Amino acid sequence: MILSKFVDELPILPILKPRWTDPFQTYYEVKMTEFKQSLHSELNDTTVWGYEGSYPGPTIEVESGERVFIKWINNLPDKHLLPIDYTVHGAHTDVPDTRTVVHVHGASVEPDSDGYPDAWFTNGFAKVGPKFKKEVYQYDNNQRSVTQWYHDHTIGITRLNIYAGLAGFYLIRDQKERLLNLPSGKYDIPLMIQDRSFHTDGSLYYPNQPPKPIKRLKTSIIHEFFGNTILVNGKVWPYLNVEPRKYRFRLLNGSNTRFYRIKLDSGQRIYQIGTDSGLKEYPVGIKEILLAPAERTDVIIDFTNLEGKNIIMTNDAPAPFPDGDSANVVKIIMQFRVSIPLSSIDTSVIPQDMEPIQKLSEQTASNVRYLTLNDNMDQYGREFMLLDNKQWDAPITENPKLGSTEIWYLINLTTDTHPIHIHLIGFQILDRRPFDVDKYNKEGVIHYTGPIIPPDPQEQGEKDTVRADPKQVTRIIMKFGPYTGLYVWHCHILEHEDYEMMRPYMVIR
Ligand SMILES: [Cu+2]
Repeated sequence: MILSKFVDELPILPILKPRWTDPFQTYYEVKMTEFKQSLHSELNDTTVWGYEGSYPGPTIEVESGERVFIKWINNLPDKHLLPIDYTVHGAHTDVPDTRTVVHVHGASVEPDSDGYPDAWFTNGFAKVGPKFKKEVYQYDNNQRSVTQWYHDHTIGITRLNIYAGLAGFYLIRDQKERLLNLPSGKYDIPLMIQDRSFHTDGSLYYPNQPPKPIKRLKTSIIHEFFGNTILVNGKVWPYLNVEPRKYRFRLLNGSNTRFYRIKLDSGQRIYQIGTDSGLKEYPVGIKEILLAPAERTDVIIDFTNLEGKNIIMTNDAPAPFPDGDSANVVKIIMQFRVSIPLSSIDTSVIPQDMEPIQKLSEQTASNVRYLTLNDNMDQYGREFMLLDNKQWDAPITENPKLGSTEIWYLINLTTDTHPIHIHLIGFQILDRRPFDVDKYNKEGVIHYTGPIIPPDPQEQGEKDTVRADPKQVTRIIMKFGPYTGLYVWHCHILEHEDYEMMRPYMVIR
């Protein structure tokens, strides 16, 4: 079944209203439910999971420093929407199928509110995971303005819960950003980009076996997922009517495995103003943007003087990335139609400078960690990936001290790029450098084979997710705090994260 492109308008995601608010705190309730939603006008309505009856979930908008409480409520049916592999850690038959826990990606948050994978809960909190601590999460939002997103993080089934629809935006705003006079209000639009496949009846398709099926298992986890359509804000290949003026778009790759290399078919520049963790020092004009799963990039697109033009946002990222098959590439993302007359003079700007970012100096680091990304094989002959050659339930090895600065060497021995995400903190990318994988495998030493590669212009600034490219050492630097306790770091390819490419870590005193 081939769906037509650009027949449905881009949904503008609703902003969630708090239950109550006073000068000291704000309280939200967010219910997860199953419902039907139209994802394309040529497709029957699709059964999805969402927050507050919406896929993607409503956008949560808070002010920097605002103390926010959120009760995440699981009102989902007991039967899962998608096929579960019971051999995957944490997803055995001794736990309920439908389990949820919510993580705000990018949040500086106390550990008990971070959405630890084992802190899951079922409908009505009837059953909870071994690390469950409380029903109402607390977010202090002591961060600058930033585009974050909330999504499910349940042990062993994150890939299925997010694929079913459990994701939404969480934006922090601040006065500094307002004073920059960026495009705002209806000209500031978050775009969640995800790939999906469908059965002919409109239901979501997610494979229950890899291309080479595991005969001993009814359902097996797959190594990667690539959908054959691309959705933005929950619509397949939508269009957006725009005015001939500047717009701000907050791009998020909310896909399971797929990377996007985004361009505009008009050939025009995109002005990148922000990374994962907030605004950059100054904007950069770029022709293409690479977005790994979970990465965000904040951009301004200028449609001034383009009245009557249709502009397509395209993708040419190999899948898997970077050495994948061109057959898996889905080339179209969405369309902009410069079809609305200018409603008022565009006084917004692309600023010269935005926010100074203090570069973390290597000299301030008190610890260096060498962490490998490894290939492995399980008892069913399935390939799976590890961090530092350790499984999820091996004892904690990363235990940075509160307030300390560390450098992590991500030594990628595999052939894929893995987007590595560390909870709690933002980091800076120092550099990447190619090395001899065979020599490392034999002797355990890093022998560099090429020059140091500085981070891309679009990666300069603060990040919480970084591409660890194959056969390269990617170095990142970060300061741990302001909380102590148990967090996780992991690959954000959801099929990898669910199958052992995730590790606990502990910030200690
Ligand atoms: Cu991975």
